[in-house]
Amino acid sequence: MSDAALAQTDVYDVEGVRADFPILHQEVNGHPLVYLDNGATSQKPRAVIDAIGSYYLHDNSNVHRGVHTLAARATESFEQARTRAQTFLNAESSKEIIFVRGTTEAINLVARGCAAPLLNTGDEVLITEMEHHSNIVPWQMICKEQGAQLRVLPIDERGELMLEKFDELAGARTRILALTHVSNALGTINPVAELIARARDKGIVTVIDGAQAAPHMNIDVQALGCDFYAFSGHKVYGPTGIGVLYGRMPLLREMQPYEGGGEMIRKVSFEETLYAEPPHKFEAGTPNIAGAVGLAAALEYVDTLGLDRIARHEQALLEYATRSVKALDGIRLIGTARAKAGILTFIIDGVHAHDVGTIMDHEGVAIRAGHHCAMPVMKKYGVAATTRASFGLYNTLQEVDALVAGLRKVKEIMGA
Ligand code: 7TS
Repeated sequence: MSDAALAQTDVYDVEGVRADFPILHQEVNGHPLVYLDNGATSQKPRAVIDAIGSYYLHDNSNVHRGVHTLAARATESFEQARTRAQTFLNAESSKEIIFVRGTTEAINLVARGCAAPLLNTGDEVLITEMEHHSNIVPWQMICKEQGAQLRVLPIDERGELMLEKFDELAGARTRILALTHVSNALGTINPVAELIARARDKGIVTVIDGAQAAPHMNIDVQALGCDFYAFSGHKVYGPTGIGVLYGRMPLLREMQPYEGGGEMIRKVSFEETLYAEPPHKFEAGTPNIAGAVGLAAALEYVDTLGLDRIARHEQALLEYATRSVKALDGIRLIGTARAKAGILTFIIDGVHAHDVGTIMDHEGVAIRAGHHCAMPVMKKYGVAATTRASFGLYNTLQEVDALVAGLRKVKEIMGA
């Protein structure tokens, strides 16, 4: 379906969408591939693959340096990608968009460049119990270095944040609130706008991990009012090795770079270096130019399809999958929040999650088994690992049926 046709219709043509993703059309272990591991990484539409190929076929050069035509083209493509990311997040300026390797690097950059200089002995960083390790460990490292304390906002049985504990935990010493928009282990969509507003009232810097939100919902950083927002290209149908850190300009001006080198300077002498303005100050060295080009193509793809429509499609998949999996005996859902993105996590009584994953793979169904880099969530529910099906814009109701048929088979084989 053409872009224009897509934009005009409200019908979600999932088969048309699937035709854009070459990798989906293959058999795995003698079965049609059912890819339900989108939370780990999503597949790439041809538009992304072609954009990267075209960049290397026609435009490859280094950015911001050469005077020749290819260098100018590469620079233009790279900076256009920044503008595309700005539009995607509705940032006020493209200068507030920093290209990084992914969410992990984005959070480490904020922890080191913004938080470390802010934190004194006895200050506090508040995170939540449902964070991915990449939104825990960098804060632990910085807290340790600065003599600061890490505080944790707990979750309840459903996997929702216990908001009533926020005021108790966000006190006079709290400098940073870092929380995920959507939980990768539970699917919970957090009320980030409300928490950002409450944190801002207390003068707390807010850092949002949008790794699992960017593929599933419209994001408007100005409406949210956050100071920082991070996401990874590879989870939003773009390439690996590229991601975005949005930062509000007043904070970016204050933030320190944590890598020095080329590209990030205005003037260097042996006595002193003057840094470039944001975002270049934070982009030392040759960046992932082809990655940025691919990311721009991915963001254009999802924007054209429309995140509202994608969200509706995925909600239908999630509701159908939740109902169907619940109907099976001996399965416990982990994460039953009232607001969820397309993530279904569960355990089968008496069967290890890895065995579920392996048997499902024999059926051609790709799901994730493990702790999902969220060990504190596993601890909360008293399990070592769970099985997770995570949906993307190309999944179908028939694939949910394949998931459920696979789970029946697991129960049969394992006698569960
Ligand atoms: N934050 C969240 C909420 C995530 O889900 C992930 C990756 C990250 C941060 C880190 O992103 P990266 O691109 O820098 O690695 N989550 C997962 C997952 O759920 N399964 O594999 C990776």
